[in-house]
Formats: sequence, structure tokens, C-alpha cells
Amino acid sequence: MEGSSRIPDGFLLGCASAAHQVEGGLENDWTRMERELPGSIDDGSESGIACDHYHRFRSDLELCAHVMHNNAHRFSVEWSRIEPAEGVFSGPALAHYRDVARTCRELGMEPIVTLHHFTLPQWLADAGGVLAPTAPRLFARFAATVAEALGDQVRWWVTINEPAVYVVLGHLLGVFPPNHTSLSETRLGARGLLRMHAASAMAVRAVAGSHGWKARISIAHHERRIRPGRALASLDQAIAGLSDYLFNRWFLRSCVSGRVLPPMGRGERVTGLRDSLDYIGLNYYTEASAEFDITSPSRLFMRQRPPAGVPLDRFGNGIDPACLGQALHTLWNEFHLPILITENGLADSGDEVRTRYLVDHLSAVLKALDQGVDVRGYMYWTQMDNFEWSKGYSQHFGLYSVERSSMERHAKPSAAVFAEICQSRTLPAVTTEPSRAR
Ligand code: IFM
Repeated sequence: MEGSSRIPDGFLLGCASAAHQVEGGLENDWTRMERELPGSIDDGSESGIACDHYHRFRSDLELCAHVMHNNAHRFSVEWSRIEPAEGVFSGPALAHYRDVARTCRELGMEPIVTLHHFTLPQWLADAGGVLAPTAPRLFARFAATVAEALGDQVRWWVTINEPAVYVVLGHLLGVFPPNHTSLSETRLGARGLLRMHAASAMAVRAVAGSHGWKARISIAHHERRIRPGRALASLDQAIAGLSDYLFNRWFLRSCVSGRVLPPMGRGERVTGLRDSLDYIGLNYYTEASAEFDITSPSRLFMRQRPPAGVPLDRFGNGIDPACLGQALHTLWNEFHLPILITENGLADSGDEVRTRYLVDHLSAVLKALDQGVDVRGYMYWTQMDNFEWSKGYSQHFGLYSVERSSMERHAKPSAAVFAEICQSRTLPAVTTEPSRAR
């Protein structure tokens, strides 16, 4: 391992989760799709009670703090629970999330709160979802309500999780609600999310200002390193460059410029967008190769393939920790904003590759830190195996497994390694060879 293996004091280390994947008992656009659209979930499951984290959050958080020695925790608040009907806010739901944030603090973990993580209340989905002209205003009102309830406990905010993933999977590829496959809707959806981000960032800042606490606001940006498939094929290079711009840069650059950049808009200014990012939340998993494919106009003429010469995850995506290092450098060089790794993880049912993945990716982070990139923390995705969206319960990203019949949590070997890292604040040397995750 090159560079420092010592993790600096104050560096945040923890796990990330999302309400729909762990809480259970929800009524939102996803639960409706799971029930009503046959085949929408690969293993035929419904999220159901998920990990029953809504009722077990305290003991789950204790595992993070006392067993894994985490000093931070990222979770999302569920809009459909807090605002079950338009304009009707649930006091008990707000009190619950306030309790979660306060419990994090009491356990010595910095809470990082996501306002939108893939799900929408059904009433908003019925009104057009993120395409609805009212969505930014409604999301801002929701954000202000959450900030009023939780704000004195929370400094780190994520307005929207992975906007590019959300709009591509929901509006271009039809895998997430609303299950549409429309290029023009994809453009409108991207614009809608940008406006929702701007409006909610302004709302959280206004509440913070009036109460005198500090809010650090960002999105959780999913960066997927995309290389041209055939190094010398100029169409592959063009398509890789285009998808890198659309998927990895468009949202962030629009935020910094304060305008809806082409091709989603014509540079029109959005109130509150400019300087709406205090840091960059980075979700980093894998890399891909892009090849030009004339037969798939609906996929922007692009076919993604596993890259050559690197180990693959179980979806066939490349695992190369150096790519996380490159992502950190390119983001830092372009935006000069602190970076918080809001997600990094691996689906590995046998827990055979996770330890290596974790240590190598953390090692890449420490190297980037040594080289001057301002990285503030690292959240592993995720504490426990949970509902992995359209893959259902078939994918296992967790450091803990969950027995579905009893809901018992069991630490995997990688959890012990993460615990040791967080406690000693030092990276161990890992000797196993990288292999393909099952
Ligand atoms: O489970 C998801 C999470 O909700 C968003 N980022 C990627 C994770 C793994 O696929």
C-alpha cells in the first residue's frame, strides 16, 4: 500500500443508508410499483418491512457506534412518511427523525441527512413527480419543515441522492418509477431535479440562518468513471466523453454556474442554484467502458461493457480503486470544494472481496488526501443487507447480514475489519488477491 495509512483526526467514517431500503412500512411510488407492476423487482420481492429499521434504529445505530466505532452516519428522511398527503405534515414522523438525528449525536456520530433518496410520495408522483412544475416549491416546503425539526442536530445535508441515476433509471430506461422511457422527459426530469435542489438548498439555508446554525449542503453525486471501450475508436471516445459530461458533470457544473446548462436547457438562470453546493457528496462504486452502438438510440447510442483487465463486481462493472482516486482529483481540480464520500461499497454475497475493496478504496482516499485533495469523510454503503431497489433482496452490500425471518443482524468478517479501521484510525495491509464478487 502506498502513502499514509493513518486516518486524520476529524475525518468522518461511517455507514450510509436510505429510508426505503431499510425502514419498512412505507407507502410511496416505489411500494406502489412493487405491488402493481409485475416483473419490476428482479427477485419478485416487495420492500415490505425491509430491515424494520424504523423500529430498530436505536440498536442499529448502537452497532454502528459501539461495535464499528463509526463517528458519522448518513440516513434519509422519507418524504411520504413526513407529508403523507399534500400539505399535511406528520408530527410523529418528524419527531421520529429528530430522534434518529439526536441518537446519532448522543452516540458520537455526526448525522448526515438526505432529503430525497429515490422515492416520492404517491400524491406527488400522481401530479407528475419531478416533472411537475410545483415540485421545486413543494420540495422546498418539505425541506424547510425537516430543517425546522432536525436542523439544530444536523450540519451535513444532502438534498437529492444521485440525480443523474434517478432520472436515467426512471425516465430513460424505465426501471425506476415512473417507469418511462422518454428522452424529452429525461431532459425535463433533470431540469426539475436541478430546480428542486436549488429550492431546497435555499430553504434549508434560510432556516439555518434564522436559527443561527451552520448548514453544509450538497447533492450525493454518483460518479461513474467511463472509459472509451476501444481506445482508438473515435466514436467510442466521443460517446464516453458525452456520457461523462451528461452523467458526471452536467448537474455539478449547472450548480456552480447557476444555470441550466445545455443540452438540458439553454443556460437559463435558476434562483438559488449558483453556489448551492458547500461540498461535493460523492457516491463512487465502479467504472465502465462505453462503446458507440448505432442500434440503441434510446440509450444515447451507447453500450456499456465491463472494462478489460480489472476485477469485476457481480453486475460486470469494473473495480479499480485508482479510479476513485482519479475521481477525487478531477472533482477537486475542477470545483475546489471539500468532498465527502457519501457512498462506496460492493455487492458481495460471500463477503469474500468486500474487505479488500474497502481497504483499497480507503487507501486511494488517503493517498488523495496526502496529495492535497480536501476529503472530509467516507461512508460505506451500507450497514446491513437491504432492499436494493429493482434487484430486491438479492444483492448484499451490507457489513451485516439480516436474517429475514427473525430480523437478526449478524456481523460479516468485513464488519470487523471496518470496525478495526474506525477504532485504530489506521488501514491494515490486505493480502488477499482481488477476485470477482459473488
Ligand atoms: O443502494 C444504492 C443506493 O440507494 C444509491 N447508491 C447506490 C447503492 C447501491 O446500488
